[in-house]
Amino acid sequence: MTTASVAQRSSAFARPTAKTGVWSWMTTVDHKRIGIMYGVTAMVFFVLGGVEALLIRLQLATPEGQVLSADQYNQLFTMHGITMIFLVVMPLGAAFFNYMMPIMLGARDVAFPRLNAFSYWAFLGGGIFMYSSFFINQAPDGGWFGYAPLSVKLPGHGMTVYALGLIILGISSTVAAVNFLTTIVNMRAPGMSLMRMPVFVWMTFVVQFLLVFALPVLTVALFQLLFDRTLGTQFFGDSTSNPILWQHLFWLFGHPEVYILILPAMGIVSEILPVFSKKPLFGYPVVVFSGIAIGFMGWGVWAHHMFAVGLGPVANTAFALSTMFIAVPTGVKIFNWIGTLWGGSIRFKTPMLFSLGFIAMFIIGGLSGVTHAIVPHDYQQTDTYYIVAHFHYVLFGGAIFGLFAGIYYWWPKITGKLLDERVGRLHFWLMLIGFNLTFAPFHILGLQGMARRTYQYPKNYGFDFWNLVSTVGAFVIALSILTFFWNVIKTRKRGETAGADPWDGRTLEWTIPSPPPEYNFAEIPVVHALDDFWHRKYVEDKEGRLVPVPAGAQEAAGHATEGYGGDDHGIHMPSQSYMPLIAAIGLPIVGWGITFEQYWLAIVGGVVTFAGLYAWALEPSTEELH
Ligand code: HEM
Ligand SMILES: [Cu+2]
Repeated sequence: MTTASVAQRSSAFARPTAKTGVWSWMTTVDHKRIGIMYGVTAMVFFVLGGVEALLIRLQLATPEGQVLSADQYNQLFTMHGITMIFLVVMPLGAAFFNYMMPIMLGARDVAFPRLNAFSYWAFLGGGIFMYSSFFINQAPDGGWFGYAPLSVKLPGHGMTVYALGLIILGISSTVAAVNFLTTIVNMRAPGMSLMRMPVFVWMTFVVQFLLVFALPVLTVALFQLLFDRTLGTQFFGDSTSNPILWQHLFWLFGHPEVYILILPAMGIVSEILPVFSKKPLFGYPVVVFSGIAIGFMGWGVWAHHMFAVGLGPVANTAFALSTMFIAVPTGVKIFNWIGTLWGGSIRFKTPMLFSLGFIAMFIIGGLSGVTHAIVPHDYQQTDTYYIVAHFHYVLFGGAIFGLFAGIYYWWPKITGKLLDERVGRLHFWLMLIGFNLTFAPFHILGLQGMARRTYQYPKNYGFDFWNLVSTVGAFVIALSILTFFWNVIKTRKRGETAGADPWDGRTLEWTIPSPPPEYNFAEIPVVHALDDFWHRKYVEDKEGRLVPVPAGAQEAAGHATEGYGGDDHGIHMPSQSYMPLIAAIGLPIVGWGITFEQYWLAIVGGVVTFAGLYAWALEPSTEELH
């Protein structure tokens, strides 16, 4: 090709170069910026899902509540569940996969930077698409697990939006998973063997496998649901179709999904406990292998969500046993965490408090989970508030506490400022107290027989007191979240500067400046051990006590603790692009077109997406050189 034709083609598809301002964010392919966008967006959805929860709790504060109609209630609990799972916990995990995982591996970016941007924009598009249904007062209203045939028969657009929205979000997560798997397999720094990877990266790895295999199952079921609703097919909706087919498909996705939600938090906590106990993680290989074991065993337990549908004693017994078995690798992790704390010199900083809160609350949720594994017990509990108690202990007490631990831990790396410890402690205690006030009473209400997904309960059933307590608790949680936002605002300008390594960390992200430069590492590090950074800082004396390596010796050995990001040596980073954004914009447009049966609109959306993908393939690999 002649020089002239290169120049011509690159001017047709010039790559954007803005380094600041809105366009620099819209066109970014930097994994750190994408991580921040995931985090901020997930927080916005957390507030929305929280407001929905507060409305639900206001309605249930007293018997025969009048705040919401039955229809509004159905929409709110469905959107609350969908929001918290798909728009809060999964993307908060993705925020850390994006921001931290490449740095912890010693890489400069993920394997496919533009695909990474596309994942984010598709996630945002899917979320906006779902929420747009509130404007026509027809949000999804068939529960987050959308049981068919109900979800086929429900009138209005709600469950069509559900199917399409989850398909869009599934595209986002699937391409992200492929991207992260490739990154972990191919982009580790020299010496970073698999068994030297930080546990958080390992758990990320397991989660991406789960996503790649679990999401297609859901996607198939969602397409069938969509076809039943829009084209009149009969996969689920008719008297001849199998009434529990949907449940099998959904939970074959849904149980791996709960590990997709919890494993990132387990990884985060496994990073934090060693740092704040000044000890290596107890039994690193066991924590890794139990995570992998969970990844495999998670496929063999789905029918514990279906004990009451009448699968018969053989199936029920088999799934009861497999469910009790999967508690073993989970229990193993808990022993490893406690072993890490044992004899450590513990610093109760905010990330540590949230990690300890995670362990305690997750144990409660795990134990009530094992009680559902006992089939006769589950007959009693299913569809009651006891189940709602259980999954909030694992999803909120577990995942959300673990993710907040990560936020407090990595905040100084991401922003360069420490969050305030006093406000952080206040946030933690308010959240812990509010959480238990809200959800512990659900165990009692459930065992008393209060049904979930019901917008009112009658007087004189003995449900009044604990419901009121729970509603008060929900507002205490809301207050705790406000405390967090206050902490963010307060420390934005006046916060203490963090420096590269504020917590005396063990992993590679603490070797580079806070916030990291665009290229992360001026020189790609060479890794010699698990917890490599720690070994550069400390050696053991004859009695096994830790002694810091003298600063001079570090320099001499080429193991500087800071200053990796000094000079960029002309490092070449991937160029920005408009195309991921354009390709993603088409997706919700297709969704609206199908929902309202305006097929021309769906075609417009499809054309936009394909144009974006086409131009993506053709655009020059770097920005024009002037
Ligand atoms: C402010 C905190 C929260 C409160 C007060 C709250 C309250 C509730 C209540 C009362 C229900 C039951 C509604 C019903 O069955 O009629 C519910 C359902 C649910 N919640 Fe939460 N929740 C909170 C946070 C969370 C979080 C953090 C998650 C997940 C990470 C979550 C996930 C779910 C799910 C999946 C459902 C089931 C929805 C369905 O049945 O389709 N919630 N929540
Ligand atoms: Cu399950």
